[in-house]
Amino acid sequence: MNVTDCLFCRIVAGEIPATVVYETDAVLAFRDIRPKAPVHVLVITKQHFDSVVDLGADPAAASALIAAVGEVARAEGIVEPGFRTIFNTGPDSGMEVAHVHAHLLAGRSMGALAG
Ligand code: DGP
Repeated sequence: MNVTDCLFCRIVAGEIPATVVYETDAVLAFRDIRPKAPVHVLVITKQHFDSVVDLGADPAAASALIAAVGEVARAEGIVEPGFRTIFNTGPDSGMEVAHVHAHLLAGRSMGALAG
């Protein structure tokens, strides 16, 4: 993908506004525009990766993203009673924006994924 066409790259560049809750040199976290839970934050790498599959090839970026998930969870006060983290990949997942992002969902009971 041409990153200039990428919505989340445009948020990183400041071309599209977002409610930023956490930022480092490597990552950005902002509130989802269509929240599916009382707390719904997206954590992205500033560098463009199409998905978590591609992110895995860059351990430093992957580590920065996971560290940011923890920092955002602490800052949002959702470590207890808990939160759900989702990485969508590809059309079957419903992925809408092909720039790696972790969804953090909290503030209501999510229920079990399976079982
Ligand atoms: P996914 O389906 O995993 O690709 O999730 C993409 C999420 O991005 C979806 O929950 C809605 C959110 N989203 C889409 N456009 C915008 C936007 O312009 N700003 C913000 N903050 N979130 C957006």
